[in-house]
Amino acid sequence: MDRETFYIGAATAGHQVEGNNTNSDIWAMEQMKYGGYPEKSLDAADHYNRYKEDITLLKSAGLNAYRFSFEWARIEPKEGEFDEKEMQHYLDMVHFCKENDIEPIITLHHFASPKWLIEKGGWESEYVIEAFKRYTKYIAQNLSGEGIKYICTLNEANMGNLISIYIRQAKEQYEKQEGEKATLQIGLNLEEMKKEEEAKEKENIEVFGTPFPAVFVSPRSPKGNKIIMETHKAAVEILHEMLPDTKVGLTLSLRDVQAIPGGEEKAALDWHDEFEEFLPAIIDDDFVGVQNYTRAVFGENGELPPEDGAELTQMGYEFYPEGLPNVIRRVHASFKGEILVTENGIATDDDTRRVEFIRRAFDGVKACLEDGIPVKAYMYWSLLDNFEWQSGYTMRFGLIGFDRKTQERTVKESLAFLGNVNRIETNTL
Ligand code: GCO
Repeated sequence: MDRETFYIGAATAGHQVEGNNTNSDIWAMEQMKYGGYPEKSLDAADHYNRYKEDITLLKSAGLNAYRFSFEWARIEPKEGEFDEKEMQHYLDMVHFCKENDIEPIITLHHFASPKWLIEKGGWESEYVIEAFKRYTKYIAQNLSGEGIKYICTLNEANMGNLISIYIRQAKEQYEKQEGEKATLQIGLNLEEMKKEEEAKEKENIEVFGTPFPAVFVSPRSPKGNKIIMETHKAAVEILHEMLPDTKVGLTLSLRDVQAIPGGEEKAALDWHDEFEEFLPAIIDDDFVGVQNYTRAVFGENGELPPEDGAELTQMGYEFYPEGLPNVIRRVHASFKGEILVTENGIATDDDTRRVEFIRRAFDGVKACLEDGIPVKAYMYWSLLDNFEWQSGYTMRFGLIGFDRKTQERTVKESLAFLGNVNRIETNTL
């Protein structure tokens, strides 16, 4: 590997680790009865105030890059009004990384949006394209001269499709189960379900001014996907013009999609929804961020559950680190720009399994490099245990744990292991 261009580090997202992202849509939903969040992010890991401590731990372990997000809702808390103090906070983070020879890899949007954006139609309205251009221009003005190498515009631009896939699968399973039970019962409690839907829509109108807030992590319509891709392309154009030395791309959540005999067609459809639909929007980008956690195996009736006895992670994913090199190879077959592994990790309380996962995933990355695939970074998800969205604080992905009362950090063996991976790779270049 060419040492100058390979980064080994860890990733976070502002809303999940900073705490008190109070002007965001997700913060608002966390306070709602029907918002879908079982617990509130609150102070999270207080990374907003403790980022120096956390980046120092990353550095001391031997890592050389840190991927983190700017929170749009902090920087532009009111439409068209930018908060220079918050912009300075993120510039301070960039400077602290640089002072410590840590490469900052920046994400402009990581799932949370300003609440005002959702009130204006959110990610299903063309308005977001203009709003994101204005935000991107402001960021680019402030990053001028900072020597940023990589900017991700949108984290997991395909998440809306993935959520639609999950909802469709859940409905199919529900109908299948109800189909079996329906012969025994007379109908479902449709009345109850209808009342809850009405209450949810009423609460949405009170909070967002619309019964169906189009947040980034909503099921996305085909129109919404087009808007997401237009938003990304507009941001790429701005960043290329204003920050010509910065490489720009987006990240995609990509499962290693496999088929057993008879499942080929459904697997191909899924890979289209997860990846191929977005290829036209990224084909000329400098890089694509690949985010892989497991595989998805399809049979003739759709996605299959993990095999009996398969090792599962806290997320319920099959423990399958080989998914990462498989996805890198598949992406590279269609996308000839650089590939950054912007997320790869495991939710577990057994850190020995996290070490094994990283070892096998990184061995796969090395094999891809040896085959000439231009992988430029491996960013483990996540630097810190964090607020895993609608799973709350129940999923531990971090290389570093923390006590939610005292905020005291606990460094796990896996952080040192990943740091050694970096050292070993350095020595064998
Ligand atoms: C995502 C996000 C992260 C998650 C991580 C673990 O891809 O969903 O980038 O916010 O926390 O992937 O699920």
